[in-house]
Amino acid sequence: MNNDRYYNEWEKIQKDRGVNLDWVKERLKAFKVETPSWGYGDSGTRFKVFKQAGVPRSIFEKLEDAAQVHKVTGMCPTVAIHIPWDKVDDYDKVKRHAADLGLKIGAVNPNLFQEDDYKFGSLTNAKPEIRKKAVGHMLECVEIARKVDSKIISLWLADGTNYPGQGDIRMRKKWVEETLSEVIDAMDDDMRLLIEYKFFEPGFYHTDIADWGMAYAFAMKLGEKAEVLVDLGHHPLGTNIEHIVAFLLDEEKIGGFHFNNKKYADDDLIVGSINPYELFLIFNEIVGAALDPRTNKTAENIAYMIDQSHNIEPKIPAMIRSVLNIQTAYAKALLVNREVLKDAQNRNDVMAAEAAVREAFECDVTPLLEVVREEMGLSPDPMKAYLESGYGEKILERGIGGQGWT
Ligand code: PSV
Ligand code: MN
Repeated sequence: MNNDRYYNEWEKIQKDRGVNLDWVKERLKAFKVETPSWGYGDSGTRFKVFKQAGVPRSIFEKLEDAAQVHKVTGMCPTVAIHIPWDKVDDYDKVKRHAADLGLKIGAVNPNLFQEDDYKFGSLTNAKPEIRKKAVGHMLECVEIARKVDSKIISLWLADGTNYPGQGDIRMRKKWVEETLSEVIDAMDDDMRLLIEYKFFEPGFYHTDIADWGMAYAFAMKLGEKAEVLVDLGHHPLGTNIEHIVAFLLDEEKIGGFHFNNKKYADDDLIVGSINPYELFLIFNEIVGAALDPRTNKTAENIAYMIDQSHNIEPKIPAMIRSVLNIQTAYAKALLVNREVLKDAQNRNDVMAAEAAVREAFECDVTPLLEVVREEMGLSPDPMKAYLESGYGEKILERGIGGQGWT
């Protein structure tokens, strides 16, 4: 790579953008994204799961694949697990295997949507014994988190109804509060419960935690250990997600993200593949908050996680692409000239303010990211490094029929 080209270009960009290049590089080197164990396994739509050769057969092999993503990107040292998909008898062994691969276990995701008992709801089921069972599963996840040294329980509550009148919506709300407060009480002080929301599916009429406002209200009631998780695929079309992010940042109640991209609904496509500007605008809010002394603690404390299912694309390259798209959006957001932007906002100069944001998005950050990677001892082109490593061919020995989410 031609470092002269980089330094000439970057001296100019630095000047134009009013940013300190060392600060930008430092932020990029410190930035981490968590990948999900289920993103390496077989997945599909409700119509078909296309089984791929080489898919991991266990959590141990999922970790091995995740380690490849970390190896080439240098920014994915943690892996989220889903219970029971990744359930094992010996979690110490999982922790050790992760450590041998240079990884740690990240968020522990309970699964309250794949048991017959939960057909009419889990935490919100009218039957007390089912609510008790669901709480029991969440407590089991807290225990697993302790065993693997994880501090995050990440809850997506699939509960909802299909028809008007099917459930008592207010009563179900109380059950969410009641059951989750039991879980919160069992969690250590340094653990966090991230509450994810989704406006529909599998419930087509109402969902018990349908949007960020409901997740926020529950998190407020549950206290300091509870925060909101924003999954980019869980909003109606046209929603201004960066506004939600800014609001939650200011409230110090944003706990994490599930990155993915959608065209129509919860499509779980590669993050940044459909709407890279949206992804950049989200990071623009995060960087803005990180530089703001009122909210910088929250901005630094966010769990950046990917939540994707790669149904037709090869899974490890898809994960690498996702991580790189996130890194690119973040790098661009670091280049917004905050002084120019603030000044334009204060003068009500709409055109200048919009330009300050857009111009950062239009910057080519490829040379910057190449240098950051080289300084981290990585290949400047992570995708090429992976494709040339031979790992993709090696895992074909695993055959077809690995572990999946269905
Ligand atoms: C649900 O659509 C979701 O976003 C939740 O985070 C689940 O845990 C994940 O996808 C995997 O199905
Ligand atoms: Mn999610």
